[in-house]
Parts: sequence; C-alpha cells; structure tokens
Amino acid sequence: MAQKPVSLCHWGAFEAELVGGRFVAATPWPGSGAPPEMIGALPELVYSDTRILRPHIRRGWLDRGHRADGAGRGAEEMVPVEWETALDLVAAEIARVREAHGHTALFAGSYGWSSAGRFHHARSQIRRFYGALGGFTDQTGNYSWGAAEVILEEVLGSSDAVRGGATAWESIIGATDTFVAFGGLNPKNWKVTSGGAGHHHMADHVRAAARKGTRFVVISPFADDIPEGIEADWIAPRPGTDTAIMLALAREMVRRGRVDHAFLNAYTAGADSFLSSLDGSGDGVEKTLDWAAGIADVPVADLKRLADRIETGRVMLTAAWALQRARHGEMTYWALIALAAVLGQIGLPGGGFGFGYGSLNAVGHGATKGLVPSLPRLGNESGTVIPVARFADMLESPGREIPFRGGQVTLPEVRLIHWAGGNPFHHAQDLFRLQRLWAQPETIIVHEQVWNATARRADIVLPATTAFERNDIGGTSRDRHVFYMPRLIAPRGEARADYEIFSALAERLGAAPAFTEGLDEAGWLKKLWATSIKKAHSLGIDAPDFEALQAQNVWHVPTPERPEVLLGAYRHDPTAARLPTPSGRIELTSKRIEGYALDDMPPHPAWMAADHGEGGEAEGTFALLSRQPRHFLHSQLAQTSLAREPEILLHTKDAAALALADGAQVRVSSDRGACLARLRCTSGCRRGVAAMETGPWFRGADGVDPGGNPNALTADFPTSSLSQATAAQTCQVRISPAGPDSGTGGSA
Ligand SMILES: Nc1nc2c(c(=O)[nH]1)N[C@H]1C(S)=C(S)[C@@H](COP(=O)(O)OP(=O)(O)OC[C@H]3O[C@@H](n4cnc5c(=O)[nH]c(N)nc54)[C@H](O)[C@@H]3O)O[C@H]1N2
Ligand SMILES: Nc1nc2c(c(=O)[nH]1)N[C@H]1C(S)=C(S)[C@@H](COP(=O)(O)OP(=O)(O)OC[C@H]3O[C@@H](n4cnc5c(=O)[nH]c(N)nc54)[C@H](O)[C@@H]3O)O[C@H]1N2
Ligand SMILES: [Mo]
Repeated sequence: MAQKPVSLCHWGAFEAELVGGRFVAATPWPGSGAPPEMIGALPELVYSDTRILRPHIRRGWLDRGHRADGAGRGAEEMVPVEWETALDLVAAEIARVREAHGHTALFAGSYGWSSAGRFHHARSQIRRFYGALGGFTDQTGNYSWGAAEVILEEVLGSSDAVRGGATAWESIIGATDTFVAFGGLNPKNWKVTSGGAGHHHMADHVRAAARKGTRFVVISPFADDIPEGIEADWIAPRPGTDTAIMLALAREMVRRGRVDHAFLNAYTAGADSFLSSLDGSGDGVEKTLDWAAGIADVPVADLKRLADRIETGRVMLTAAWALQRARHGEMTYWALIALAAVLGQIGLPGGGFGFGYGSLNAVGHGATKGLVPSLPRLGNESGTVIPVARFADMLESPGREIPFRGGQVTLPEVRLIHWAGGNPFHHAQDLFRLQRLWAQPETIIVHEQVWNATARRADIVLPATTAFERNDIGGTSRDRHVFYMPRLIAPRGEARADYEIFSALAERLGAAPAFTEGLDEAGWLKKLWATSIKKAHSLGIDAPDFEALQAQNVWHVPTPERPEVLLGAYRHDPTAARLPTPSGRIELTSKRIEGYALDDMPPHPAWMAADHGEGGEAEGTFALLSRQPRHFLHSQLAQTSLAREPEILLHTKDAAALALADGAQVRVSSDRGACLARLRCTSGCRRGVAAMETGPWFRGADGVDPGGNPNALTADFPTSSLSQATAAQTCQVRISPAGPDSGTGGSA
C-alpha cells in the first residue's frame, strides 16, 4: 500500500502519495477544503523541467568575477559548477564586498513568500545569516499591505488589524445586518494562506452569514468579486475612488443625524476637524453623495441606497488589501475607519471595520495566535533598511534621502544582491526599469528552485529544495492547526535546503556558531517547537511534545473561548486598553502626521486624485488592475499545467469601440512598457477598466513582454511619502491589436 503522509503548503494541507521514492500525487487533506487543482499540481512543481538541479554561474562572472559587465545578466550562458566551487566563490565575494564597502553594500532584504514551513522559510534564513555576519541592507514592510501597515500604526497605534487581527466570522454570522465589501470577496483569493492552513472555509462563512440574514454589498469594478450564489448589491466605481465614497457616506450619516457622537467623544481624537473637512472646511468642497458619485462615476442612487443600508442595523465595513495598493492607498483605509467610527460600532460583535476578508483564506477564522514557531532573527547593527518597494530606487539613486514614516531614509549603495525565497521579477513594478537597473550591482546571487526570471538574471544560482524535500513545522496564526511537515522525497538533483547552503557559507566566513548554534535541522525543529510548547503553557494549553507532533503529523490547536472582535477590548475599557497612539484613541485627525508636513499626506482622511499622469484623464486609456492569479500563487505554479495564456479582461462595449473581438491577441502598453495578452470580453465589469492576473514569468525584451506579465506596465511610484509602499493598482494602459506574428505564450 502506498504511504499517504500529510503535509502543508501555502495552498493548504494535503495528503501525498509516494511510490518508490517519488511524489506521484497530492490531494487535499480530507475536510480541509484546500483547492484540489493547486494541490494536485505539487508533484509538477517538484519534477518540472524548470527545476534547477545544480549550482550555476554566469559565463562572464565565472571569467571575470565582480568585474564582469552586469549587462550580460539574463543573456549569457549559465555554466554548471560543483557545489564546493560555488560556495567558495560566494563566500569570498561576500567577504570582499563587506571588507571593501561595508555591510550596507550587501543587500539581503530578499522580499518574497518563500514556501510554507517556519524553519526552512527562505527569507528568514537569509536574514538570519546576514545578521550573523553583522549586518546588511534589509527591506521593511511588504507588497501585500505596505501602506495599511504604516497608516494603521498612526491611526490605531498598531497594524494588528491588517497583520492578523480581525473580527471572527463566528461574531459576524447572525450578528451583522449589512456587510459592505469594498474590493469585494473574490473566492480565488481564498485558495491561499501565507504559511498554509488546515481550513479553507471562507466561502462557507459567507454563505452562513447570508443564510442568517446578512446583506452583502460589493463595491468593485468587477462583478466576479461577488462569490457565486451570494445575492449582493453591486456598485462599480472607478478604481481608486473608494475613499470619496467612504467620505461622502460619513457626511451623509452626519446629515441624517446618524452620527454616534458618544462613540466619537469617548474613543476617537480629532473627530471635529475631520467632520468639518467633510463640510468643506479647507477646500470649500462639500463631500456630498453627488460629489462622490461624480468622482467614482456611479449613479448617485446607488450611493443613496448604500447610505440607507448602513444607516440602521449592525454594519461591518470591510476593504480588500488591493485598495491600499494604489496611489494614496493609505487614505482608503483611514477613511473606512473614520466611517466606521461615525457609525459607532467599532468593537461590537459583527460591527465596525475589517481588512482582508476578500484577500486571503483564514482572515477572521478565529484561531489562537502565537503557537506557530518562527526562526529567531539576529541583529542588523551595522546594516540598514529600506522600504520594501523602493528597491529599484535604491539601485537608481544610491545616497538619495527619501521620506519614510515621518523620518528620512538614505538609500545605500549596494554592490552585492543575495536573494532567497522571493522573485523580484514577479513582484516589482515597472520591470523594464528594474531590468535596466539590475545590471548595476557587481554581483547577484540567487537561491531558487526554478529557472524563473530572477534566477535567469543572476550571476550565481544555487539550487534550493522544495518544502517536500526537507522536514519542517508549518502553520499560521490565522489557522487552527500546526503541521509537522515530513520530508516526502530526497532532494532533486543536487538541490540543498537554504539552511544547508547558509550553514556552509557561515562556516567559510567564521559565522557558523552564531548562525547554526551547532544545531542541525532536527535540532532546530526541536528547539523551535519547545518555544511553542512554552507559549502554549502560558495560555493554559497543552501542546504535544515534539515526538508526538511528528507522529501525529497535525495538532488541532484549541480555539479561543470567545470569538475575536476587533478592538473589542478597547471598546470595553478605553482607559485600560488605551491604544498606543499619541492620544491613546483612534485618530481621525493626526497631529503627528500633520507634524510630518508631507505634501501627499494630509492629517485626516481625504480624497486625492491619482497624479503622475495615471489618474485616468488621458483619452483612450484604461485603468488596469493587476489582480492576484486564480490558478497560481504569484509566480509559483505558473510553470505547471495550471498555466494559462495571459488574458486581459475588458468590457464588451469597450472592446467593440476598439474594434477588437473576444479572443483577439492584443498589445497592452503604458508609458513604461508593453506586454501581449489574449482579450476576454465581459459584461461583468465597468467601462474603462481592464484586469490582468499577476504571475506569468517575465520574458521581456525590447520593451515588450510576450509572457504577459502586467508588471511590464505598472508604475513604480509610491502610495505616498509616508509609507513608500507599492501603488501597482494605479496604472493606465492602452490596448491595441497585436502584430500578426506576436505570439503570446504560457509562462515557462
Ligand atoms: N502588479 C502587481 N504586482 C504585484 C502584486 C499585485 O497585486 N499587482 N501583488 C504583490 C504582492 S501582494 C506580493 S505578496 C508579491 C509576491 O511576490 P513574491 O513573494 O516575490 O512572489 P513568489 O512568486 O511567491 O516568489 C517566491 C519565490 O520563492 C521561491 N521559493 C519558494 N520556496 C523556496 C525555498 O524554500 N527556497 C528558496 N530559495 N526559494 C524558494 C519560489 O520558487 C518563487 O520564485 O507580488 C506583488 N506584486
Ligand atoms: N489565488 C491566489 N490567491 C491569493 C494570492 C495569489 O497569488 N493567488 N496572493 C495572496 C496575496 S500575497 C495577497 S497580498 C492577497 C491580495 O489580496 P487583494 O489585494 O485583495 O487581491 P486582488 O486580487 O489584487 O484584489 C481584490 C479585488 O479588489 C478589486 N479592486 C482592485 N482595485 C480596486 C479599487 O480601487 N476599488 C475597488 N472597489 N475594488 C478594487 C479587484 O477587482 C480585485 O478582484 O491575495 C492572496 N490570495
Ligand atoms: Mo501579498
């Protein structure tokens, strides 16, 4: 009989079928609801032709070392070498750069999702390694909710409301009368949890809430953001205008006498000046429903109906993460909090606000937090840190000072880039610009599993194992399980775990004791699990010991007795549970932000049109949303049979106006570059918008990506000078017929 061990990946828990040392099939762990097509593709991830099987070095770098011309990256032959050769060269190069140029010349921020599994988490490994060396240039923040993190710290004193905290579905179902979803609830996003989850039950929660009488209102340019079978009001605004709608709803509640003054007085700071800005103090513009309807280009009747709905009953106001991934994205989140404050239901079951219910599986799943271990970091005393999305700016303008979080950051001069667990030629915006800047550093080292766009553009490529080729412990604090992830198969080719690679480098650089603490994989897993057991005890929970966890494969973590209500404790006792903001309250006007004196960041929620020529004013352009892919996780799985020809969604009438038929090959272009895609016409979107999926592997040359990666088009300006986060969703494109010989293609 075949063995069927259980393990975990970002797509969920699965049973593996192993035959003769091969991983032949994977199926969702029974009852977990994990997506069968993604789980089913796991063996392909392991055995695909794109796997990197040996260390490789770019021809020019092999011949001339760091003096090789960086322009050869991605073009020159990659030469297979022995591990010992590769490790000696990498260690010597790190030592050289550190000696000659200091720690900040070593870039190892290495943003990216890596794989599930907490010990072998590649980004944690690389940052710990460079910590052991004494410091490096790190990245802070993320692409998922980079703007939200910073604005929530200002407004609520912590980013918990986007990082992990959310009112649990148990507290919504049966309690919420109206669930307003800015950005919608797109089920495709529920296939994935960072770190992996044993439950995929978001769709069930939404259905259960609907059955118990919750009315859903979806505000999104795309109708597919409403889960199938859920009746919802649909309002389809211009992308990037949600803030105007939220402000106008807040003012409308004032006009209707539906402001909870008691809540504003007891729990917020700066409500008066926020409310008077709605009446036009400052800019002379009253933020009426008509005003918002004009900006968002929706019928004012739609907004009136929405105002009617939120005027009474228990109202949960939510926003998808995508909404803050846009110019002035901070304002959307701040405005939502302000609207919720006006309604006065923050901290009550089923009311208030929440972020990400439509963005990731397991948001609001009500789990006990803190029991999944993580690899401890080491300091970064001699290093520095840049905002994650300013990576290309750093290559372009070393020495430049940029505003960030109210202070200044100096972009370092980086000589060596070392990446493990991320794919910048997936996640970064304006990839043709990145490609030009990528030629500058002296040396680029990449640990990868697959020959993707980043690996192909490296000087030294070290083959990394997949999570199925090593032992680990996995899970997420948003889920109710912790998994022991057994090694299923031997590593393919000469692939090695990142830990093994960094251990060998640390040995060569005299940093082994700090990095490894003398422990091997098993030693680390036991050590990490001991911290979880301790944490569990502190919560009065009995966790299995390491051997028991290993034997049982999965531990069902007891759930908290009471379902979480976001800011419930603060509501209950605003003095004892004072918020860590300057006022101790929810800041509807922020004196601290005012003190930062940033041109693009007023001290209270405000609507600002996108600038940089991307506000949609140019004739013949479409607002492009580059959304998370239905069938992949970012660029992961795009090399499997799940790959689809890249598509662009457009309203049927817009296509007709361009004389383009459904299925036509089109060239999508922006001021930055172009890519090819297959046109898909739909009536399920507003006019003037288009959508593409992220994920296809970038194959750009001469300003055109035949692979259909939307980051060939997106712009790399920040959300604001407060958070410097990605504004990928603010992007105008043109669409035209592709030339007769321009083939679009799958990814690999
Ligand atoms: N236009 C546009 N761009 C976007 C977004 C958008 O909405 N629009 N979304 C953004 C968001 S939210 C995110 S989170 C980012 C995602 O960006 P990334 O996280 O960089 O994307 P992934 O494809 O998940 O990259 C992870 C890489 O790690 C590799 N890997 C996996 N496991 C291991 C391992 O154990 N060791 C090593 N060494 N490597 C491993 C995988 O093969 C893969 O290449 O993209 C961002 N980019
Ligand atoms: N299948 C799959 N799921 C994933 C991922 C994946 O790669 N694949 N990635 C995961 C990651 S890393 C993240 S961060 C999350 C991201 O989660 P999100 O950022 O929320 O995901 P998106 O698909 O970019 O956007 C969600 C919806 O918001 C709508 N929208 C976009 N802009 C606007 C706007 O301006 N106004 C309004 N009203 N609506 C708008 C879009 O129609 C879109 O369908 O997804 C996670 N889930
Ligand atoms: Mo993300």
